Amino acid sequence: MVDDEPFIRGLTRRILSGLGVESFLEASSGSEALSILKACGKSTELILCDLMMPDMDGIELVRHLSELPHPPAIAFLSGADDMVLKAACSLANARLLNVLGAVSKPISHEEILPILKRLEQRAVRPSSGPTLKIGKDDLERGIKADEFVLHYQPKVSLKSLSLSSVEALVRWEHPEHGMIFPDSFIELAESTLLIAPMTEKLVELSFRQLQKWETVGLLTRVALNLSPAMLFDTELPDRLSRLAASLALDPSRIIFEITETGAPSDEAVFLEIVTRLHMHGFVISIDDFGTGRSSLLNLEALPFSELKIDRAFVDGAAQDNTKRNILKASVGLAKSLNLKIVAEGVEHLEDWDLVTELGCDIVQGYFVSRPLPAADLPLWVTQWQSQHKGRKE
Ligand code: G
Ligand code: G
Ligand code: MN
Repeated sequence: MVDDEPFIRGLTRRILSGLGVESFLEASSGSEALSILKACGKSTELILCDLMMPDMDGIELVRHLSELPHPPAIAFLSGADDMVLKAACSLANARLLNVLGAVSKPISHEEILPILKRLEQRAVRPSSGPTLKIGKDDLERGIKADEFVLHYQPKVSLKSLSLSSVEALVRWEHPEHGMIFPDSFIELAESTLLIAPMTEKLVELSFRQLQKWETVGLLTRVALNLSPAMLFDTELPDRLSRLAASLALDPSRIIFEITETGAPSDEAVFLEIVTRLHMHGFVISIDDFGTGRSSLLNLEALPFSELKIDRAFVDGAAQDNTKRNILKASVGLAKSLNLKIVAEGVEHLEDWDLVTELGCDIVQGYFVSRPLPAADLPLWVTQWQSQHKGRKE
């Protein structure tokens, strides 16, 4: 427990000992805490940290903690306002510390108990298995062998409760490792530029899938993620346009979801490609809006018609003032710019109700459906429609 006020330390000690905590060390400043931690090595499990302290404050302590070989989990305790506590949590997360929560002072039983519970859960959860190490050659081989498939996640219109489009999400059916998710290979695909040939294959796959669904009476639109790392080839829009034409697909049924390019040097080419895609009739959607990858600057520069609010501001927004305000402001912004707004990551009824009330146009999230194999979509649509018939406007 790091706090400069002896009264708070004493109170915390009594509460924790009442909850069965056996060993409790106190420090009155960040620097004292550090020397204790250095002396007792790995054995400290949790650090309860005040934010405002003379000498070294909690924020500086976080930096030093993150440099330790075995940093303990951390929870913040502060008289400071909510915003500062949240900022401290984000900061500690960014430094890869295990953040268990934040409580305001003086602490109570009720507030500290969930933190201890979380500590227990983390301690018993087995460390996630060895992360898959995928190599460039394997990735290249997998692309050639057409091992990449798409799953499709429904996006439904809130007004009509009908299917608006589906987002295509890549999966790798690996001959040895089984199904692999994009977080294990997209970065490698981007850094090796294999993302370009891979995505072009996926685009074609999804276009053909639209046709297949049509033969069973399902007419929908598809949204595809275009990584900024592949938006360097100025021929791309023409190729995609020819592909759509060859399959007799109206480009307005194709949505390209894009995030901001990191490298400003590519900005002109990026803008050129996106503008051309738009001119060919494809729909452009800004993905992950509100995160570092998509900014207000894009809104002015890019010709797009849909804004996807990142799930960081949607999931749990019904319970969180800050998220809700960001969501509300984003909806207002989208409306004033005449854009469709998609709320991403709706998992619970309260958040569904909230985005409905705020006037979002489209919802995507586990509450509606997880991403599905192509063959499962028609049945899902039938079931969804029969469930929502009565509620349609
Ligand atoms: O469901 P999920 O785990 O599929 O996707 C994780 C992330 O991978 C998302 O941010 C999504 O945008 C990204 N992603 C999924 N499929 C593709 C794809 O085909 N191309 C690119 N560039 N990104 C994708
Ligand atoms: O970055 P992008 O918007 O493309 O991300 C889509 C990702 O979000 C996919 O990985 C998809 O599986 C995931 N996703 C979609 N809906 C939900 C949801 O309700 N909860 C969570 N946790 N993830 C979701
Ligand atoms: Mn997306």
